Amino acid sequence: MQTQVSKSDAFIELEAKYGAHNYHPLPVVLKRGEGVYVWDVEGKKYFDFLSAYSAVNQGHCHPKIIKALTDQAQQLTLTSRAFYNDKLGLFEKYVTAYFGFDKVLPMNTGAEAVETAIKICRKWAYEKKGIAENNAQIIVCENNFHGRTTTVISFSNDEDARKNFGPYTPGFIKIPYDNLDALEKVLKDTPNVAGFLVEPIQGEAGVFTPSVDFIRKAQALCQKYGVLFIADEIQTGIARTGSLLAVCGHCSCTGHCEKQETYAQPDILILGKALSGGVYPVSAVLANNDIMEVIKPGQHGSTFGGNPLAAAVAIAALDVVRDEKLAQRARQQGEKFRKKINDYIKQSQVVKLVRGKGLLNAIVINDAPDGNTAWNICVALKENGLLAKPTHGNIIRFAPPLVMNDAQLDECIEIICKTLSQFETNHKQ
Ligand code: IF1
Repeated sequence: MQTQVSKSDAFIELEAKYGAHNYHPLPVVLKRGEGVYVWDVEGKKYFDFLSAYSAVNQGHCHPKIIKALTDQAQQLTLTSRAFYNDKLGLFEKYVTAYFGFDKVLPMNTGAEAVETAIKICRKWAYEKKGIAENNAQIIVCENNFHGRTTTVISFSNDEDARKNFGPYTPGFIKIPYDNLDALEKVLKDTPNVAGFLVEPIQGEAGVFTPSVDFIRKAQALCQKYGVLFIADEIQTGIARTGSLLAVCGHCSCTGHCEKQETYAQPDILILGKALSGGVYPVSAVLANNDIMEVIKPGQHGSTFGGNPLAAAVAIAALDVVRDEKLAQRARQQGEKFRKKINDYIKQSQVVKLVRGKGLLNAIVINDAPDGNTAWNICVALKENGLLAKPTHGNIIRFAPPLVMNDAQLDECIEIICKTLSQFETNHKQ
């Protein structure tokens, strides 16, 4: 008798047969999302505790963002930049004022925006700083994640992301993360440094939050040595870490902040993911005129970059962040989350620690980095109605949509602690 194949299994089999195997997803097939919830094809409801890697900060299918999408989609979706359109200028004015920069270069994916920032930094080095052409060096941090294009993985030290994709792009110097001495040594001793590209919190590496003053002092060192401070806020930005940008430090403002004592203003700011609320690929590179003016017509771009649909969606997505005070909510909810998980950890044999900022957090499991405990815990969490996924090996990232209310967060913390406790009990025997 033919065994009954569940709906989920049928969809999983389709992807296995016809799709490249470039991911190993948790065995759940999603069909619908609304706010902090997603439903699978069997109709089971889950809390989403990954938010598409912090792209869905505003919650799934936010009505205001979806309305902007559907209204614009019936007007005009794409003109290419061969012509002007009536939404791009409005977006450019809005996003530059929102983050406090003169200009923006709109792209689509995060990796494209990182590549764009690298190109701008190099061109600025040759044309403004006077570094000899093709000699620019950009400092990056070990265990970085900035995307998966060939140049970007050239400066990765993650073998999975890098191996057998060579030859690699030269011109990058790696230093340990959160190490100001190492940064200053390279700045002092190395000629031709053009910039320093850094994640304010290393997300993929396992939500590594640096020393409190690392980013601000790194920015000051870049200023001292005349190199560009480039902040990759694709995952940490747009209110995720409890302020509008992670480089904003401790304030929980929802707009451009003048408080220099905490705000490490980047020379180049890179945004993506939640810039569109997860509704459409939108990324952006922001800088002031003296840097952005190195790009002249015909020197950079993309077919979809700056399209009117992206512009309309991004305006609505940023409105939601401001109107619903998502930075403040992320700050408060994050503090509550870490406190409750730390209370659990006091009596746990499996969980070593919790770390993070705002609602970008992770727990470290007491297992080898190549162990499967974190995966098995995520499968158990799924059974209990909460979706999360391990990052490197023994680390589970917890990043719910920032619209989560108190009752929902309490329920999620209860699910997480109950699941961990069940796991500990089952694995004691
Ligand atoms: C995957 C990771 C997270 C990013 C930062 C640039 C990009 C990303 C700080 C590139 C993208 C995504 C990519 C996605 C999974 C996810 C991820 F696990 F890969 F590393 F979030 F931590 N800078 N991160 O986090 O942006 O081109 O993807 O739009 O590739 O598996 P993108």
